[in-house]
Parts: sequence; structure tokens; C-alpha cells
Amino acid sequence: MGTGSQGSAAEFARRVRGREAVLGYWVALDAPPATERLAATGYDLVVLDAQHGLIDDRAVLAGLTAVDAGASVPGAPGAVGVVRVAANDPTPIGRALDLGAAGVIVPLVSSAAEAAGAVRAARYPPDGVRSFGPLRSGLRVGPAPAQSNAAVVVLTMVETAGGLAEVDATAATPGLDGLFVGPNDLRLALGAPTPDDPAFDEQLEAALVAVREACAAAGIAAGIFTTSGEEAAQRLAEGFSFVCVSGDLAHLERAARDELAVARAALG
Ligand code: 3PY
Ligand code: MG
Repeated sequence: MGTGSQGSAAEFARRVRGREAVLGYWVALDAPPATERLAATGYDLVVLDAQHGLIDDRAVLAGLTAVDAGASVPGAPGAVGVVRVAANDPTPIGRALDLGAAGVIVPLVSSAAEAAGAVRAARYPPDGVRSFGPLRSGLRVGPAPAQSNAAVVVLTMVETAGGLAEVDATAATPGLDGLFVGPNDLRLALGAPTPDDPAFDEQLEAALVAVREACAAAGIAAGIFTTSGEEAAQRLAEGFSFVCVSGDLAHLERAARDELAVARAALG
């Protein structure tokens, strides 16, 4: 097993709140044996994407269990499981946490008021409105409500026009641990016709500076989704501390294509 504390929710929260670099892997496929292996490779967190990934409630349960299994592989440094929930709603947020997530990434948050709602959904009273029923998290996150409130990490996504316009107020939301940029949606929100239109690079980079500055002023983590180690390294150098490097589906496709090209080259 890893260091134990390295992979615990409380230790992960300490690192995120200290704005230490944490590196994530993005999982969209419901393939627990692959997720287990990915969790043993050295990433600090594995994100299960329940918004766009093929990840329903049962897959969240299987995926989080797989992350914990991977984190306990001898020699593995230990990763925690985090869920990008389907929506900013207390039900999916509470369920992801009940199923054992160390934290949640909440999509499409467009105002400070919406961010405050996400924070409340993730915390038990008196800090929030989470209902008590920690079916799986009772084994490892907290488990007492106050301990769970302290350990669970909440990041809201900046990926809408409203979210960008209110970025300073949102970053200052009490109890929020970080902002997480969704570059695809954010570029569309800036008016781009496609999520990778280079004509909007400059506007996107300006938005990223605004997010980083808002996070720095509020003393919370600045997070972002990237698609390669190279891009992740660039974002870390710029000051993002919570970076999801790349993901399973992208890697599978890339590796399959690259290996095929190598093999086909022999055919001339
Ligand atoms: C985005 O880029 O919009 C995301 O939500 C990250 O997957
Ligand atoms: Mg998005």
C-alpha cells in the first residue's frame, strides 16, 4: 500500500487547500480494472466524469472502489477518487460523496450564488444541506459529519459566460476549495464555433489569467482540464495547481492509432 495518508481524503484536501500541485487523470469509461491500474500509476487523483463520461451511479461506485483498490497496490503512491458530477444539484453531489468520493467538481456554475449552493450540497449541517447516509464514505471519508465537512473538497467549474463574469465573487465563496476551468465549454461561451477554434486562443488565455488571479486573491486552488502532459506542464508553470492531465478515452484512441501507424509502416 502507499503511504496511507497520501491517499486519504483529508490529506488530499490539505494539499489542495495549500495550493500544492495535484495531478489528476480523467476517466470517462466504465472500466473498473483499467481505473484500478490508472489509480496505481502515480496520479494524485482520478476523476470519474459523471457528466459526460459513460459513468452512471453504479459506475461511480465501481470506479471509486477501483481507485481505492489501485491506491492500495504495493508501492503505489496512492490516489483519491473525485467525481465530476452530472449537475449542480444536491442529489448527484450527495450521492457521489456517499459513494466515497474525496471531492466533487461541479459543472456549469455561473454565479457566486450557484457556487455557494454547490458548497452547501457537499457539507452536512450546520455548514450545508447534505443528507446523512454515507453508505460507502462512512468507511473512509470522515466519517463523522464535521470530519467529512473538513475533508471533502469542492471545486466549481468556470466554463460559462456568467461564471467568467462573476469569477472574483465566485472564488471568494466561503467553503469553496477551488475553481476548475473547462476549456471546451469556456471557449464556446466566449463565442467560438468549435471548442478548439484557435481564433479564440487569445480570449481563452485572458480568461485563464482572470481565473488564476481570482483564485490567488481568494487563496483557493486554480484548476484546469488539459489533454496532454505538455499542456499540463505549461498550466502548472503558469500557476494552476490542480491539473487534470489527460484521460482514458483520449489515450486509448491515441495509442491505438500510433501503434497501428508503426505496424503499417512495415507494409511500405
Ligand atoms: C470542458 O472543457 O468544458 C470540460 O468540462 C472538461 O471536460
Ligand atoms: Mg465542460
